[in-house]
Amino acid sequence: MGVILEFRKYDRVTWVKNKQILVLGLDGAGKTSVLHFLASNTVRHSTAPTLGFNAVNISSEDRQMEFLEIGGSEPFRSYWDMYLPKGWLLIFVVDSADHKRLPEAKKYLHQLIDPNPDLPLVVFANKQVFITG
Ligand SMILES: Nc1nc2c(ncn2[C@@H]2O[C@H](COP(=O)(O)OP(=O)(O)OP(=O)(O)O)[C@@H](O)[C@H]2O)c(=O)[nH]1
Ligand SMILES: [Mg+2]
Repeated sequence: MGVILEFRKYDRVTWVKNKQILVLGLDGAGKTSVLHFLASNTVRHSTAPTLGFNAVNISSEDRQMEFLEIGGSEPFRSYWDMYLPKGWLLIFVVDSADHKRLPEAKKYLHQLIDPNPDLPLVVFANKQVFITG
């Protein structure tokens, strides 16, 4: 798993009914794994790439949160922009162990947030803890 690097505009974050939390990031960053952990509190040691969309609902006592992951490989990145207006929060997951691809991740992150400066953002630096077994 990882750590939260940036939590932008947290003072303005309010839960918005019928809007999703978008979970984006390059392929292999760990989006599905993070969602699986949030939903089940268990670690899954291998996951298949998300070929499209992966919707996950998590209920707490008084509310339901809907997360939407969009696959991070090239063909699916064109959908990221389209789905931004449907989200009230963006969680951008980065594979912090993959130093070579950090500039690519940064480029895509900026493409998403520069035109949407009011969108609350969490950057999640994943793969800080090595999963064994
Ligand atoms: N060591 C380690 N491996 C991880 C961690 N999180 C995910 N992985 C592994 O990284 C690989 C990719 O994880 P996914 O969760 O499928 O990545 P994704 O961002 O959903 O990828 P796409 O669906 O292709 O966009 C899998 O083999 C995971 O088991 C982590 O924190 N540490
Ligand atoms: Mg995935």
